[in-house]
Amino acid sequence: MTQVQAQRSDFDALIVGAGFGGIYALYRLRQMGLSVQGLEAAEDLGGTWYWNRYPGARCDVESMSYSYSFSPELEREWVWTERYAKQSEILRYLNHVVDRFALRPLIRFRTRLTHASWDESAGRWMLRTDTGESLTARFLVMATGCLSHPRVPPIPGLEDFEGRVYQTSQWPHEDVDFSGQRVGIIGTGSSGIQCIPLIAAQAAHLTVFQRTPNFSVPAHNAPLDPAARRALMDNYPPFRRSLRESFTSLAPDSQQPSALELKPEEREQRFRAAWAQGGIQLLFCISDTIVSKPANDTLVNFVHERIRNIVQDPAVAERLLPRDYPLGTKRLCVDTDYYATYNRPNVTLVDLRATPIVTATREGLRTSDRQFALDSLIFATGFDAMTGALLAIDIRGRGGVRLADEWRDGPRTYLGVSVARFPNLFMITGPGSPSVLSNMVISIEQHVDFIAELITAMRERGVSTVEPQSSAQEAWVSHVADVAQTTLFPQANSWYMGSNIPGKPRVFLPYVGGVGAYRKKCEEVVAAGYAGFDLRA
Ligand code: NA7
Repeated sequence: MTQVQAQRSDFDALIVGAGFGGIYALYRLRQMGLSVQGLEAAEDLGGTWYWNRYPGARCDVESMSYSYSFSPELEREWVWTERYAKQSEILRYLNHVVDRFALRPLIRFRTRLTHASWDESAGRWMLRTDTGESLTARFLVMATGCLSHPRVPPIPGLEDFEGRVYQTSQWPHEDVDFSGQRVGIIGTGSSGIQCIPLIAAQAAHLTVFQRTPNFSVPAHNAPLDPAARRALMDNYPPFRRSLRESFTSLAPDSQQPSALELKPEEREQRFRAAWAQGGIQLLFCISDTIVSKPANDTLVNFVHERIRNIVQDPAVAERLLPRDYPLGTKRLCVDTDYYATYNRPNVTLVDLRATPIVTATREGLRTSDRQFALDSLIFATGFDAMTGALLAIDIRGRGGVRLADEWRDGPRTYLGVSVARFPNLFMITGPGSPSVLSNMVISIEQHVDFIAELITAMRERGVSTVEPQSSAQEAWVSHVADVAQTTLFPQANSWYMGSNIPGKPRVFLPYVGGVGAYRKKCEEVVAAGYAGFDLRA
């Protein structure tokens, strides 16, 4: 089988990426009897969980929710150990899944898709890779990830720096020992906030270069209680269903009051309980965090107080307070001892807004007011989110139209899964779908199932191509933007808005209408005979 697979170059479906999305797409489409081929740029599978192996890397969605639901046997046999799974445990899980379902032979590793163009007469995608291979496929499934195209800001003089340079999203596979070193880190998003406490505990000195302070809530991570875990494992199907139908897919829906209806002491009590529970549920302990600025302010004030209580030096605490965007409009971070790390004598916080980086030097970094001597410099500076990985590939649809041109003013998709004039091209958790605002595994399964059922319907109807109608796409793009405008999200310069990439159009990328509502919309589209799609012979 491996050999036959290796020699073929024409497939029913080519699946790009071997993370959670690509793995399930391979499983599902092969199960339908399609000839499938996976391509993966990395040496091994895992996607996000292959690359992001920096110290402290963990999922901020709870492990019992962040796993596949397509196989009851798999659900029964895999036992998560902690409330929030470590990167290494998730990677072990994905390797287990791939081996259990014999998917590994379907994946070509160290192979990056570089070009994809639709051949009208053949009704197929013509594909080229960085290894010089040419392949063709009827269906092209982009499981390229939402946060997979890293961004490292250009720092003048970096080539002169004589110390070591690391990137959280491309961390070495071997252990890195910072003992005795003067370490600098740029970036205080989720990745920075997860690794800062661990690196501070090891290094001689850690300097954190912060541009924008972030809100972070304690994880209160712990080993899972065996009895509670067993109870949930015995109850997986209804639990999964409640997540799929919920607004966030992170926890079942629950009715909460508006922050503004509560008396101050009730509010405080509610916030304290959510803080004590840990995790991003703090966002959802009132109903209006993301839609009402006054409600959001109550939560901001509460978190500011927590930071002031934890951080002993009042000047440092003030520098850590996020002030210029509502809580939750940049991804809320989940940490272990992040703020307390600033109480260590070997940690310095530099506010880059007050004193920006001017240049790297042979010895370290120079800001506008001083020189920092460093042995290692870490970039935790994020990703070109949601569109970066797709637009890094030269994708051309009908008549040679380039995806990069079609998306010049921001991505345009129908349901975040397909694009007009790009027949038989599917994106798993693409822009315009709940994606990064959801539990990714749930959204991935929903998209793969949608695509698999659509291909099945095409076979039944004897049609060979599918693509969205431009009118349906335009209506969806407007709807995605309109819903975003009802929230506070556009007020932040976040990667959700494309604001972290110079020159990227400022457009809210994911769909914020809710995971359950989005699923319903997709079901309505199917029930109406794939409304908004053209299916052609
Ligand atoms: P993020 O959340 O995009 O964080 C990147 C951080 O890097 C953020 O604090 C940025 O500050 C900072 N940054 C970026 N460019 C610069 C420059 N030029 N100078 C200084 N600081 C800079 O990426 P993460 O990897 O932490 O997390 C990504 C997601 O992965 C996360 O949300 C989870 O969903 C998992 P800024 O805020 O732009 O001022």
